[in-house]
Amino acid sequence: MKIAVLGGDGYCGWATALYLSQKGHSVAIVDNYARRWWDHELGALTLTPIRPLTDRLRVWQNLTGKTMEMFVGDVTDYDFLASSLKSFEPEAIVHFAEQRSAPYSMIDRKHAVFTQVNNVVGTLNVLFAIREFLPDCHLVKLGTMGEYGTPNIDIEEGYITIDYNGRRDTVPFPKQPGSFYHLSKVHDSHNIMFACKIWGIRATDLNQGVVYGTMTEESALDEALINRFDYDDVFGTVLNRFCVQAVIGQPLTVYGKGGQTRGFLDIRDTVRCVEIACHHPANRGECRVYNQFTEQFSIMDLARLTEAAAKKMGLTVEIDHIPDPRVEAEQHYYNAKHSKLIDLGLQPHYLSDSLLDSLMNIAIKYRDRVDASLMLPQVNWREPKNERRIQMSMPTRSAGAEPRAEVKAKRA
Ligand code: NAD
Ligand code: USQ
Repeated sequence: MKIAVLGGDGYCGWATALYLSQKGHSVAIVDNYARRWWDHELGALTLTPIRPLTDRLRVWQNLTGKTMEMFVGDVTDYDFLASSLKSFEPEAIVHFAEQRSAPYSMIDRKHAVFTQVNNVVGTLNVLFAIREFLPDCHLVKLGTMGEYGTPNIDIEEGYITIDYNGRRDTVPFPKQPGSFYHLSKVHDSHNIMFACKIWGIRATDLNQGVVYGTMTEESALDEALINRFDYDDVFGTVLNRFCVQAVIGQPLTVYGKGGQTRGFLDIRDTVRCVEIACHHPANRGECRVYNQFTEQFSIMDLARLTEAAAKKMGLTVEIDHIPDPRVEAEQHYYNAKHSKLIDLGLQPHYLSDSLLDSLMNIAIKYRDRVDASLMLPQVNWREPKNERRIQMSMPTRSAGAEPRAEVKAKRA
């Protein structure tokens, strides 16, 4: 198939582009490198030394003989997006190109606005481009399990059938997201559902859980293909942070009671789920929703698993409960359905299958690159920062926060 991967320079996107290319699909990457700039803005770096996209693609071509097309630009710029898609003519568009950090979206007004504009406008542009030039193209859009929040009932895959006052209907499952980022995904879902209905677009909304893991078969082929490993307080996800904290001897930062429960999946399953979705396109006018995760864990489960994996490596780990900077239930019921992708052939990788050991090994391998000052959370849901009056001039789209180096210097 011809598949455009929007956000193909990012964590999920890079692994997916490599995987689809290896499988023989013709792949184009669309990205504006915004993610690399957000690192600069925050004074943070991925633990792993990622290479520029052009180097990555050159090395991939030398190793495998496979080429990928590259379109560098912003999907919120309709002319750029439309001309890229018109020239590539994909059969499927996999859309990862959004600002994906909940803490980033909660820094202050500017970051909340930026996140929602970037995400919602980008997705609207994709929908309009499909309508205008590629009416048969299948949109595979990355949503998030966080759209549902943590209701006190089982979570269905996208839709719920309700009997009410003697009548029955199937309606979108209620959404109770926990950050302006997660809200942007809810807005996207509504826009996609509406576009499917009015224009007959075909779409699959993949409500993905928290992804872990760095290595896929393809990225392991050469150090130059290595993927991101984010561990800072803004973009670092919880398991990455715990592994890094364990290897540098800092206590694990469990926010609050640690009963927060989420769906998780291995990056190798992310890429496979996307391929499955592409191989089984939605019908015209259909907006399918799949819950894309393989196991659920509480934060305390993950802390204990990290502690056990570290112990095997001779490391002693302390678990700290620090006040939760987010507004979220710290103890709650959680039971989310996730059978549709399994029914279509997904064979999950499980965290217990020594994956944690390999995550810890990455953390050990690149330990010298760790910046220990990035561990404590600085973004607080209850106290957004005040507006910063002096604008930074950023070479690409960004909310332009006070750079972290400056924050650090002030604190010192
Ligand atoms: P990432 O930040 O590593 O990658 C996103 C990529 O999109 C980056 O390369 C960035 O430069 C690009 N991008 C962002 N805005 C853009 C724009 N306007 N124009 C062009 N390119 C743009 O994020 P990720 O972890 O790979 O997540 C990818 C997608 O999957 C996101 O939509 C995210 O919400 C979703 N998701 C991620 C996770 C996770 O655990 N990482 C879990 C659930 C859902
Ligand atoms: N947490 C801690 N300690 C930490 C970091 C996080 O206890 O040091 C807790 C958080 O409070 C939260 C949970 O761990 O309860 C998960 O946080 P996270 O930062 O690992 O993940 P989250 O903010 O949920 O976001 C990530 C991705 C996002 C994706 C989402 C899937 O960044 O793009 O949408 O996972 S989901 O969680 O299903 O919404």
